[in-house]
Amino acid sequence: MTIVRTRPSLIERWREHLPFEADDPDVSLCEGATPLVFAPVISDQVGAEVYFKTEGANPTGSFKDRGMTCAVSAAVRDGAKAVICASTGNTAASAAAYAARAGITCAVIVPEGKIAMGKLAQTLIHGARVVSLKGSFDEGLGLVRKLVEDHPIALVNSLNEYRIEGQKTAAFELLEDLSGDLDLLCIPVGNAGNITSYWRGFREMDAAPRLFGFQAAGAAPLVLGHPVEHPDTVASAIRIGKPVRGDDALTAASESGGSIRIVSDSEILHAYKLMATEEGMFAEPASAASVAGLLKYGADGANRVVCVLTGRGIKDPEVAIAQTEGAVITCPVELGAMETAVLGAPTAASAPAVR
Ligand code: AN7
Repeated sequence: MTIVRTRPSLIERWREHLPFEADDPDVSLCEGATPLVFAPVISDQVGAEVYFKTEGANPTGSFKDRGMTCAVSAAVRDGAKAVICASTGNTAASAAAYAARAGITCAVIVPEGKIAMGKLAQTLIHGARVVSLKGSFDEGLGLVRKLVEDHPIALVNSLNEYRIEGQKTAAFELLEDLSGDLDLLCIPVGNAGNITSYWRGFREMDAAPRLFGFQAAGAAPLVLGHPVEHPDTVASAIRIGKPVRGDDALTAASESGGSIRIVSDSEILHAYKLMATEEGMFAEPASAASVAGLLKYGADGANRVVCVLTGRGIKDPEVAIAQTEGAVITCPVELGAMETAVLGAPTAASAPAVR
């Protein structure tokens, strides 16, 4: 049987820069190579050329797949029969999918009632063992780290070096797509693995755009300089109070001449809606933190900016529905009523021209 492949797996594409040999397992769902999409409206608002790196275009809808293809492939290579992670949702969904693909077991620890519905649905349908912890993500990760000391289960949180290795490939793609011409990267920061990955990727290619990382106001340990015991934000993906890659993230920000700063929930939601209504781009709230930060602090003289949209909007339908409450127009089966529903109030001579 000749298997048709429309494009290489992430590991195949970047093998010379990744810790994998040609005959190592390659657990892939065709991740990476995500579109870079120009953002005309936001470009206008900030006076720079702004692009979205649409990481929601990955197989499970988030950037985590880049790291997970590597972490799960390495786990399989090294004989692991199971993987585990603590997660605010996306890592869980990705681990569950790649474990299913590899035919190994997956367990995820999620903070009870705190993960978005789409992510929970994904994780469950892939057959992972879902443990709902009566505590925070940070507490979950602390316990998981102890658990794996006594059991042969591979930890696939971003403490795992393969996660960072895989995720650095997004930086390679940006440099390739923009012919190396990039001044500034805006990125949300939670457990701080991704900003660490981008910086590693840029450095390996001798590039050094400035990195602006953004944390939600209620979950900003790296800005405050101390852990946050009860992190809280509408952006559930980055509701993290003790980032394990915190030191690496601070190094990335300072070495690049950038910074890690705060955006409020209302700034996140403003950017979230602006992207959806003006740019046609539906990203999840955590992803909107990158755009919120750019809008708030400006491009700071940069000509070309990339905002990393880390996850798809449909991951978190509840926030989208809550933000548009009352917008659905109900209508009886009757032409006049439909006309009113479609065109607006009958008196409006200036009703929108629907043809
Ligand atoms: C959409 O899934 O930590 O700074 O457990 O899902 O590398 O942690 C998710 C993080 C940004 C922050 N955007 O990235 C998890 C988890 C989205 C995310 C982040 C996450 P890191």
